[in-house]
Amino acid sequence: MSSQSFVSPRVCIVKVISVILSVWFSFSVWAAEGKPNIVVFLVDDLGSGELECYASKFHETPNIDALAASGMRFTLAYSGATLCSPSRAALLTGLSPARLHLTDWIPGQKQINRKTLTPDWQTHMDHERITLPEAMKEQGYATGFFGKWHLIPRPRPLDLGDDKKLAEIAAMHDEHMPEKHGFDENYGGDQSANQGRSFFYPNYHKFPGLEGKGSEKECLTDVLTDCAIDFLERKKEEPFFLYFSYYTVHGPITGKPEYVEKYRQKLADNPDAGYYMNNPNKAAMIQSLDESVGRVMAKLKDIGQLDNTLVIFTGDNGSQGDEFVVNYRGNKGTAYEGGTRVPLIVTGPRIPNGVSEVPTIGMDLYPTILSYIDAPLKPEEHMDGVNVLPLFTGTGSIDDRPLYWHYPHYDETTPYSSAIVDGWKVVRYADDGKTEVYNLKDDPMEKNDLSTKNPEKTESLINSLDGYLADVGAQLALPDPNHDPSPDVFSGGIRDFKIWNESSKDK
Ligand SMILES: [Ca+2]
Repeated sequence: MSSQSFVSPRVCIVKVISVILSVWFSFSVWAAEGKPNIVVFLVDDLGSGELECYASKFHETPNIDALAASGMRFTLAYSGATLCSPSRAALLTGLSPARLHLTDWIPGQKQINRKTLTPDWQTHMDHERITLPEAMKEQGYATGFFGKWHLIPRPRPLDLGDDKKLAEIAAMHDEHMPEKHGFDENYGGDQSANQGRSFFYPNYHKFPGLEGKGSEKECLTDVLTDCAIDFLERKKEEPFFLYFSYYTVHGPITGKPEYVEKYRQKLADNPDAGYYMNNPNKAAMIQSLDESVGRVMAKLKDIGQLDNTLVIFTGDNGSQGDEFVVNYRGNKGTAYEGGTRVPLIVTGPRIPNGVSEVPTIGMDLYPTILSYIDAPLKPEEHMDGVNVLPLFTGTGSIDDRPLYWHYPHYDETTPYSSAIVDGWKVVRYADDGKTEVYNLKDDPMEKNDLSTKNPEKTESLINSLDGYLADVGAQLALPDPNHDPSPDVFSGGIRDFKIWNESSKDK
């Protein structure tokens, strides 16, 4: 037996006592300081490969890396969906997009002559549900929302031409703003999917709460940060829940000119560095993001709440675009790991420094935050999330569980459902009926489809997937009996149709 694996009973007892003392001390701090504050940084389209503390050598993220250096960094954190709206709804409700029937970005892309029909999906969260911010308000928290919401009902392609339906949807707009789902204050949140044509002054004046704010040098991230800092100053005497839902780093990718130049120079100075995801504009946006995180952390210290605040940093889906991600296959919108792998870093009281390799998913945050603040869980609400506080605090693990995704739509991919069960991944496409199976432990880049080589494993994964879809009442993409398979008839999304139509005219 090696000396390293031997732990004496005395050492064990010391460890147990220290854990008891630390837990007792933590709860006594809760009592003395009041309830811990919660800050969530949710970044748009930020795959984990884009941060220095995960993998990037090109982007510079010292403030975010400092969170990781003081806290717990998760290497297998997943988002609940590969696109904005369903992933955000999953975070706020603890329910999977499949169960919510909110499975695409709002409003989704119009499809023409596809093999399957898009189901009658939902573009808002039901008010009957108690969201995470509503649960925080029940606990006496001041709740502030900053940034992108993207959960306002908008007409789906299915609705076009139905005047009654369009009028109903228009009437619902105001009822689904962030203030109607649990946030006391809202700066920036509405139906917008992105920052619009420009990230800079005065474009952001169109957003709620940002009218007249900022100056010509400031980008949207800076102005939202000003609002968040002002909220912290005003709420420093009461427990607060600050939900910073950045518009960055979604496209259009436009950084501050001086930062863009810095990263252009970095590329020019290091031609042999082999930087991946090396867009200077993206790097500049990420530098502004990092500065924002640093400013919020400095403000927490300034108001004396740094040691009484749990900080959670994560993303809503994988990286955008066709950039090569070194660690995984695919990116935002796809069924592969690059679509769903996001950063997750937590730091604050009771959180040790470490790295966790246990998988988590977006729906977990709701029950975990409630558990952290010592509030009763709401199992009838966050049904698809698991309390992963033992992973945050490094005091234990959680039961193995399968993870599922469901996307009965077309956009970056064709309709699919997928699952990860004990390190095995299955992806089943509804359009062509193709099934793919990967052993993620041996094949993290999802290169070797084992579906035909290992039919028993494939069958068991499919059974798990079908059981889940039935259990949550998922809406399926079913064959369209009117689909015309002729190659002369266009089949695809409206964006591609416009290109196809133009090229047809040229012939
Ligand atoms: Ca997104």
